[in-house]
Formats: sequence, structure tokens, C-alpha cells
Amino acid sequence: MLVTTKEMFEKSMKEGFAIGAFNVNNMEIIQAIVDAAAEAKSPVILQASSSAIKYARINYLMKMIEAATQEYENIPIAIHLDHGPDFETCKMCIDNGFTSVMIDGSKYDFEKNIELTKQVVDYAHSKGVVVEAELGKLAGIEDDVNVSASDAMYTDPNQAEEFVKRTGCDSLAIAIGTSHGAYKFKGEAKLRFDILQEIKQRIPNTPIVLHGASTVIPELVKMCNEYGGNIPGAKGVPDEMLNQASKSGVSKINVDTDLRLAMTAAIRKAFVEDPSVFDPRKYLTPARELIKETVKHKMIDVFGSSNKI
Ligand code: TD3
Ligand code: ZN
Repeated sequence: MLVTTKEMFEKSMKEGFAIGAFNVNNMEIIQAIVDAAAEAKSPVILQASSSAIKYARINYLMKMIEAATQEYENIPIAIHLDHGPDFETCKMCIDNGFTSVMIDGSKYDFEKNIELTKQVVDYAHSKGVVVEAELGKLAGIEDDVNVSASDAMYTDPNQAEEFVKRTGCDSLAIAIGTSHGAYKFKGEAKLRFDILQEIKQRIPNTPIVLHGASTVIPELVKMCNEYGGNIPGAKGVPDEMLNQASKSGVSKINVDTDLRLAMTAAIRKAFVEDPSVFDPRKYLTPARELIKETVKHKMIDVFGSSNKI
């Protein structure tokens, strides 16, 4: 069933678990994620960035997601715009049936971020749609999001309280050391749980969102590399830290890189094991299966969202 994130976030805050938000851009990925959610009996957020919308085309995306929500009537499924760059993109998604949008004003200064976020909140709320905003900057390069490591800035808990009050946003993405992509840490992985704690104290009723939260699952990187890939030095957020975040007030955890790795690893393996293969279903079927298992693992073993529908 198609829902906003309101109820699932309320439940997540009350019961101390997180909901996975998985990036989608084609049919196999959508099916894998909702199949996993159904098997884990987990609420789920399907999210698309503006570049994913350009790639898949919005009508195709919406129709496929509609099919998914009809197939799984008892699974709460939200459809969310990831990193909305401006008001117009948010409006376009709201007008096309998204139940949640993110306006990413983190590239602007505090006042401009508030102004832009407020504009999106006013329109979204008039249509029954919820809004995620971002305060603080993540390091890393992923699609349209490009912030150099030196610009990486942790979220200021003082500002968070004022920001939420003045914008009326429904959830807040924060920067506590994560970053987008497959290369998150040079040495040890480190997240500022102390900042998360402080933010939770200031805005205890606002669901917190963690971007750049892929584990960069070592087995998947290894599998890519074993079957002809070349992804050296990739490193993500360990499962234990994500599990801790899920129990410490993070309500939404974004995952894209791990899905990309799963899909690529499975396809590479299929090609190497049978070089004569040229039926796309022969390599997309194992790809869909590996994405599903990856998503299920996160829901059941890491985020704690299974049996929370
Ligand atoms: O917003 N996203 C998805 C990808 C960003 C732009 O397309 C995330 O926060 C997920 O990050 P990752 O790279 O750790 O999966
Ligand atoms: Zn992100």
C-alpha cells in the first residue's frame, strides 16, 4: 500500500528501529526491494534522485511503483524524491504522486536553506506530502551531489532545533561523518554518535535521516573484483554502526551503493561463468535475487524493521 512516511517514522521512533530507503532506477531493483520488504514484513521507502528520474522517466517509475504497491497491499511503501535540488523538481514529484520529497538546501547558507525548505514544505503539506530537509554537509561524490571532503561539515545541534522550528520540515538529514559512494573512510570508520545524541535531545520528535549509509558490503566488493571488476580500497559504514544508529534515534537509512554493488557483482559473475550468455534475463535474474537478499539482510539483521508493518 502506498503511504507517506508519517506513521512508519512514528513507529520507528517509538520502537527504536530504522526504515531502509533504497534508491530505484529500474524494474529489477524495484521488484527486488519490495519482494524483500514483503518477505521481511518490513515497511520500506523507495526513493529516486532527479538523475534516476531522468534515466527511468517519471511515468515509468510511477507505474512500476504503483504495480508494486498493488502487489503488496499489506506492506507500507513510501515513494520519495532523494536530494531534490530545487522547488520545481519537488513540485513536479508531488504533482506526479510522490508521497515524500527531500529538498536538499544543504549547499546554501542557513537562511537560504530555511527559505527554500519552507517554500517546499508549504506546497507539500497543502498536498498531504511530507518533506525531508538537510542541515550540514556530507563529503563525497555521487551523481549530482558533489561536496569536497574539506567542505564536509557536521550538523550543528543548535541550528537543528531552529531549522526544524522555522521550516516545519517532517524529517531531518544530518551529517555525522557518513558520505555518499563506495569510498567513505580512508582509515577507521568513524561516526559522531555524540552529535546524533545532542541532536536527538534538541529535536526528539523529528525523525532523523542518515545519508551515505551503505555498508559497501565487503563480500560484494570482493565478488565484483573476483569477476573482473576493479574497485580497490572501497569502504563503508559497518553494520554494527548502522545497527547502533537504528537504535539511537535514526529513523531512515539511505542505501544506494550496496544495491549497485550487488547488481554489478551478480551480472559480472554470470558473464564470467558463462561467456556465451546473451539473454538479459539470464543475468538480471541473479542480479535481482542478490539485491533482494542484500535488502532483506539490512531489514532483518541491521535496521530492525522486519515484522514492523
Ligand atoms: O541519497 N543517497 C543515494 C545516492 C545519492 C545521490 O544519487 C544516499 O544517501 C545513499 O548513499 P550510499 O552511497 O552510501 O548508498
Ligand atoms: Zn544522500
